[in-house]
Amino acid sequence: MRHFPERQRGVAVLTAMLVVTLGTMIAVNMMWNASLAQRRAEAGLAADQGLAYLQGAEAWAGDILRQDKVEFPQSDHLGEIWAMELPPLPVDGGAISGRLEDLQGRFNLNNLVTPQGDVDPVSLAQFERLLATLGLDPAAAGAVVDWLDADVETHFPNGAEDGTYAGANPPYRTPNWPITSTSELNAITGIEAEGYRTLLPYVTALPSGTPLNVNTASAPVLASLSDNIDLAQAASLVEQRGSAEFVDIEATFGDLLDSDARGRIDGTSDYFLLTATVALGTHQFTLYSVLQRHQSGLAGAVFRSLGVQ
Ligand SMILES: [Ca+2]
Ligand SMILES: [Ca+2]
Repeated sequence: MRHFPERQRGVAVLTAMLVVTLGTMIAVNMMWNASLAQRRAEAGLAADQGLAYLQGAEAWAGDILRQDKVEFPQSDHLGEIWAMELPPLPVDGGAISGRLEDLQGRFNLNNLVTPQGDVDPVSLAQFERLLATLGLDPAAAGAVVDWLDADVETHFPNGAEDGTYAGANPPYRTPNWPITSTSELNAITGIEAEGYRTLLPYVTALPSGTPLNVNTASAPVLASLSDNIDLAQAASLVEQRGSAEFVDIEATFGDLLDSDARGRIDGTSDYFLLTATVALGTHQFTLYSVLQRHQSGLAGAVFRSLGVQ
């Protein structure tokens, strides 16, 4: 039997420990990578599955809107089936929920300019009233008009064209074009983050020229129609309407509005916002879809976003 000197035995033990440590590190690393790959695969699968469910929800919402157009075309109000929130429905691996809102019950920011790109004074006055009613500075309306109108002349007295934004960090320019998302308000001078959040439920970005549906409009939006309607009166109109329609829009609003404003209200809608959420395990996806309903009743998405409105 051979006897190793004390020093050689020490080196052998150290080498063995090093080999074991290296082996453990490699094994842990492999497990970590395998676990990451599995999570990635799961997330990818959930995203595919979630998107498929959300597309299904969109098609379903379109069908509800089509049925409403066939059966109840004369008006659109909050007592109709499309306005009912869908409670979470179980699906394979999770649940899906959704709701439709009438976007024509909100103030359409693109109405601030005509399709030719000129300022629309009636809508401008309405937007100023809406801002004031919500406790915001009506002066911000001028900057929103400049953001949208075709020219690069600053709207008097509270406008903001390229010159204002050129000094920002990073600098940017006005689009001088209708907006596609209300989130653009964040880029406009005079609209602070808190004001944006206050304004968001009452405004929308639809093609210019859409009438306001008084059957679904909230009290602040109804109050914005005229100096003759204060917030308390608008709230009483909303209460009177309840979850049904105004039986006679002309009789209700005829004396309150001047002829310009009367031509801009209606009792039906073509544009709706679908908010659909699907939860699959630990994954959740929300789809915001602006649906346009055509005269035939068929509805299709004109704007979609995932995660943010
Ligand atoms: Ca209807
Ligand atoms: Ca402009």
